[in-house]
Amino acid sequence: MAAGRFFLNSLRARFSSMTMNPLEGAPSSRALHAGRGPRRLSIEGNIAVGKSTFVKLLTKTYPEWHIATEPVATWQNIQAAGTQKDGTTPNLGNLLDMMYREPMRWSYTFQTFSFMSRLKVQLEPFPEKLLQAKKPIQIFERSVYSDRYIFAKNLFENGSLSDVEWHIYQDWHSFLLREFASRLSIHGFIYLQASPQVCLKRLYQRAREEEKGIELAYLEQLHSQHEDWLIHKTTKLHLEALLNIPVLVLNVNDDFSKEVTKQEEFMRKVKTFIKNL
Ligand code: UDP
Ligand code: DCM
Ligand code: MG
Repeated sequence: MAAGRFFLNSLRARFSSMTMNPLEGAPSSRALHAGRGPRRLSIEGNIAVGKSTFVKLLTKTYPEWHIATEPVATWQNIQAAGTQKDGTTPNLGNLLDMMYREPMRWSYTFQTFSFMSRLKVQLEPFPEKLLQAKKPIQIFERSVYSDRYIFAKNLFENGSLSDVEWHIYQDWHSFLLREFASRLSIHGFIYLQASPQVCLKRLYQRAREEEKGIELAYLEQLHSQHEDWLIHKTTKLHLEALLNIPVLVLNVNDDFSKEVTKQEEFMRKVKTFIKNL
């Protein structure tokens, strides 16, 4: 596969942003935090750091919360619109696999599709259990913000998205976020932080076929993107208000999947974090 080209090649020094004014037409901080509806949080972190494992734990601990996992299965199985005469829906391919095999051909398509699938999830009407809840909480595995400030940005910086693709991506991303500002509001980020080495070990352990060619260098790039955005706050954002969204950082270098004491500590921290939002 063209993994080498994807992860290491073309590390062009293109870290500066496009000429587009990054704050142009951006919604205000008030719009971003609008409404008295559910508190909405996103779980962020590198590939295989343990987000889905963490989300399962949240579901078990707080069954009254509404939790949306990342729609990876949709990306692995692109379905044609409509059905055939025989009632089947043709499978057009595995876009996750296509992106990792041919990053320069498919990264833009993948980022468009992953954004759209996430947007649809975030725009769904609130489920009944949230409407009934006294303190409704909604948790998403990743967000439209990590799509852009982690993945798309990184793909541009490592040469998998062209200048034109990155420009167009930012243009429609800013536009759609502005149009749907109040319905996409996020009130807090939970950043699961671990070294790229730990993530690589977990990635091998999970053994997702499409990710077999991922190298440590790629996880290091994504780690730096997370740190710049959520810790150092040096990532140039299209929306200044995003900087003010609280971030809970949880160090998950130690295996928490079977450590009940650790799990309880994390659940307590999440609860306290949300209480103060
Ligand atoms: N995992 C683990 N210990 C942990 C967290 C996760 O061994 O403390 C394993 C988990 O069982 C899975 C892999 O790491 O095999 C990746 O976890 P997950 O799918 O939750 O990661 P995500 O990509 O969603 O962040
Ligand atoms: N992914 C991506 N771009 C995004 C979101 C996800 O390339 N905007 C990829 C990274 C992983 C897979 O999708 O290979 C799902 O991520 P995870 O395993 O971290 O849940
Ligand atoms: Mg996951």
